[in-house]
Amino acid sequence: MTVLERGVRRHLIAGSAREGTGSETIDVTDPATGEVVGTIPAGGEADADAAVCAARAAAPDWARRDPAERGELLKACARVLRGAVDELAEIQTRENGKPLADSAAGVEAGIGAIEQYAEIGPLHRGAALAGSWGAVDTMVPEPRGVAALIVPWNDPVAIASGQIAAALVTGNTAVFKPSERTPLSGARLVELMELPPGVLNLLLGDGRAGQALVEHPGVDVALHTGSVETGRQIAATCASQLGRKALLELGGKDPLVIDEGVDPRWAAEQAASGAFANAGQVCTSVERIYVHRSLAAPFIDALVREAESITVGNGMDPATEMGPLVDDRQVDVVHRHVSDAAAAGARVATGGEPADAPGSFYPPTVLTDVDGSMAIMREETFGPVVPVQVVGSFEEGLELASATEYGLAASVLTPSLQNAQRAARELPVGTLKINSVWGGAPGGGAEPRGVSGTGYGYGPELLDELTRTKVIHMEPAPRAELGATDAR
Ligand code: TXE
Repeated sequence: MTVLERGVRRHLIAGSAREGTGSETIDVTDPATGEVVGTIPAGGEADADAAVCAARAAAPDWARRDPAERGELLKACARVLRGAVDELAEIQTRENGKPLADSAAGVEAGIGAIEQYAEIGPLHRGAALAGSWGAVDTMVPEPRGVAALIVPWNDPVAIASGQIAAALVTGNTAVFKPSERTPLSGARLVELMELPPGVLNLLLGDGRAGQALVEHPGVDVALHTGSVETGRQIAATCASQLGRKALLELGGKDPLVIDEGVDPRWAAEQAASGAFANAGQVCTSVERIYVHRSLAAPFIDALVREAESITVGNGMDPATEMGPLVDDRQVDVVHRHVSDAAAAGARVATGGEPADAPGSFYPPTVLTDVDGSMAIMREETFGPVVPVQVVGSFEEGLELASATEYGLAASVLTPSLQNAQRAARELPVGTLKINSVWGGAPGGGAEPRGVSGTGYGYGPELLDELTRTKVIHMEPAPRAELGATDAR
């Protein structure tokens, strides 16, 4: 079946496809062509209520199953998904534009996350305490209840898969709301995961559906990956409900600091990969660069050559290295940042104009002569644009890198062990990458700093976040006296 034939989606609640309760619908467009590839209902309060009620009804039985059984069911889902990688990758590329090979890698990463949580979930445990003689004191994790999973569009299958698996293996049930920009891959993911009715529900729609979900009294924990503004609203709603937890992975303005003594061509390759992968729409994309004056000129030349060598096109074409942005709204954000910077004195070394052709394309762009007063150096751009500021020392680079309200990730390139250690101590971020803009061992979870979020969004620690600990103190009851009335 083609993507288009699959294109009209419905909510999936308690194991059944449901029409929306309202008549409004949202079209999903292919950003490479502008073609409509799907339509979803714009879910509202009544749909959110139905989804949360289904999740609540399924919660007691799901929580009582052995964790090993939940893990086995998730492994069975992963096996089915492994047979559908190509299909999911194509749907994802048709709705968010990323090159097909990157899309497949994202789907594979998501399936890997499901397998990992299916394996480590049943090993998640509490603790035995050293209490008084004759007593047993333990700390046991319990599911929180119903999880609201509010997912973005930039790597939709990978992000959703990890959140779904971690929530379900710990005994929660879930309502998953994919982004209105990429609901088709999310919907297909849920269809393919065979689970007892109500354990995983799909709510379609935009921010209104997300808000109705988070505000629903039946939700116990909300996970959101997305913008700072939406994260703030979700945090405020959860705080006002007391006892409802918010786990937020929000935007970033990740710096790359380049020290003296670094090979400028290697630095340019690293910078281009960090800034232009997925057209700059990765939460940990390189968003600003501070380069040491001693290598600035050859570095900028090499970076411009890297940017100009990237093949931009439709993600369905195997030759494409960078696809379009997710939609025209994202192009507008990116172009506003670039034009404002240029108007304030920045030099556009390459790129800087949206393509004059159908589709939401923006070229790989390098800006120089920038400073911290420009939005492009302060606000998340989330596009294939990298501004470069020249600094007199590594220390100055670290200071400027730290002068931000965000704190998601940062990278440094340096041959100096001393400077690497200094960066590790001083940069206020959750993730630091030294001498490689990508990479990391499995299981690395981190807590973002500043407005970039709160709590662990990944790794084994996410299992802690999704459970509540109960401490139990147990003593033997005294033996009843013979003849006592309450002993009968
Ligand atoms: O995000 P939103 P958007 C950043 C990036 C991007 C900007 C806006 O800078 O340009 O955010 O993207 C749902 N209550 N990131 O508009 O609004 C929404 O329907 C509950 C960085 O897509 O956060 C979608 O499912 N839910 C980021 C999800 O939230 C609400 C990845 C994300 O949408 C809601 C994505 C509400 N009031 C964007 N309003 C990263 N860290 O990787 C919206 N939603």
